[in-house]
Amino acid sequence: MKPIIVVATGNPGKLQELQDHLQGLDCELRLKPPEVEVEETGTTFEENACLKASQVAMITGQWTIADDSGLAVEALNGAPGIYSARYGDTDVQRIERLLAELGNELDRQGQFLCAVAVARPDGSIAIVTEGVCVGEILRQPRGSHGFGYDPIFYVPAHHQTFAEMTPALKRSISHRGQAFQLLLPRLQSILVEITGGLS
Ligand code: ITT
Repeated sequence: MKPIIVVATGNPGKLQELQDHLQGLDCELRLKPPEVEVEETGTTFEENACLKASQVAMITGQWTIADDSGLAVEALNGAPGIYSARYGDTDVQRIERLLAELGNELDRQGQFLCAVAVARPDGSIAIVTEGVCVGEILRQPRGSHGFGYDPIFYVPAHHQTFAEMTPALKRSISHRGQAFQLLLPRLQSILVEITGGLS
């Protein structure tokens, strides 16, 4: 019997990426029940990732993984940061608002941050890791892959926005990719332990 992991996100773009990152694991991925919504009352990405993983784990009684992430822009003192999802109602509105707030500012530096947490079925946290990806905010969107702020996030080392990259390239360098590189070996060990316990 394969161990079950619930993927606790309501964001379809993020869900796709989380599933891709978890692809090599010998487990069954389940979706979060759509009616379950966790209020993000934390003040850091790590706190919010732990809250989401923990609450969904307790409700479902299953191992659960959650991600809290966002874009922090230097010239906006780190905004939208943990409020990235709440910056507008749609991806287009969020991008428009960010570009309007930045205006003609010359300092376009920004970074994507991500915390990923894994909770045990009792809600306690088993693993939490973080990742960062540094880039620049463009003046106009470019590219059609990905989700969220991807079309305005330019990575100079690759001469592309996240939305211009193949999903595989984004996966290998993104904030979420960095967090998963740290998380996956540890999650793998846990799965071996659980499976050992089941057999
Ligand atoms: P869940 O809490 O249900 O997972 P959410 O969209 O509310 O979904 P967050 O609170 O973590 O998730 O907000 C993250 C926001 O940051 C997300 O809505 C995007 O706008 C942005 N974001 C995070 N990672 C991103 C990425 O890889 N590319 C583009 N935008 C990203």
